[in-house]
Amino acid sequence: RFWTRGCALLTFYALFLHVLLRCQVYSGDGHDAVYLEQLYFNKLLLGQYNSTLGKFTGYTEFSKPIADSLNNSTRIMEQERKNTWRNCRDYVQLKPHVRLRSVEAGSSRHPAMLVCSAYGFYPKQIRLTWLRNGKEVTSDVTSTEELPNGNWLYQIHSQLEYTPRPGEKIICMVEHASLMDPELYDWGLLLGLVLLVAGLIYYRKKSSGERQDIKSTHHKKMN
Ligand SMILES: *[C@@H]1O[C@H](CO)[C@@H](O)[C@H](O)[C@H]1NC(C)=O
Ligand SMILES: *[C@@H]1O[C@H](CO)[C@@H](O)[C@H](O)[C@H]1NC(C)=O
Ligand SMILES: CC(=O)N[C@H]1CO[C@H](CO)[C@@H](O)[C@@H]1O
Repeated sequence: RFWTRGCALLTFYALFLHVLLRCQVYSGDGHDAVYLEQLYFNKLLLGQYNSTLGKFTGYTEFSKPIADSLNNSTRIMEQERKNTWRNCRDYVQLKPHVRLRSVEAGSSRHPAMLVCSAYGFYPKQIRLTWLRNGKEVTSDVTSTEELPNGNWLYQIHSQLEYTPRPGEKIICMVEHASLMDPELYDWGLLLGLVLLVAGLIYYRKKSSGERQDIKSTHHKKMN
């Protein structure tokens, strides 16, 4: 039922004690990777560190107090989090969350600027490409480096300064190891939607604003 892509990373023996370090991965993207450090005496599991639980568990009278004192050490817990990442990261491929938005242009050369941002992906290598009517745009594009999010995941931002022309279609294309095919984020479609929504909001505001005015004048008269 489970598919264990991870394997025994390292085993070593000392007399009958046997330590097994492994990363278990059940899903394709590895988001559920579990890192285990297990201590066996012969075939008996004495205790283990489980990264999902985030602590050691002892299974015998002898190992329970050891597990408790290991759990009490913030330095050891920090080390285990590092070990988890070091030993499991090769199995993890996390998809970027992509956001495409319009912001005020920085320069006066072009009135419009689009920002394409990808968040929370792993591994680091990623490619964002701008396409205007199907052709790659290379001028007026600036990108940040892949920035670590703090918790090992990465984010990147690419901006395109441009002059909108009617009927043109601008796409931010994202290529990443976690994606089977490049993903396309279409601004043309969004632009239409934004204009439609903006129009509706304007219309609503206008009509409710008029009503508001009537109410407030009415109020003033009462006072
Ligand atoms: C690790 O901990 C999780 C959460 O409690 C649990 O579901 C999983 O079975 C544990 N794995 C092992 C091998 O004990
Ligand atoms: C772990 O810390 C708790 C309090 O935070 C303490 O009661 C307990 O005795 C400690 N255990 C060990 C084994 O040091
Ligand atoms: C600091 C810490 O999380 N300590 C925990 C170690 O594990 C025992 C039981 O396994 C917990 O009761 C402690 O809180």
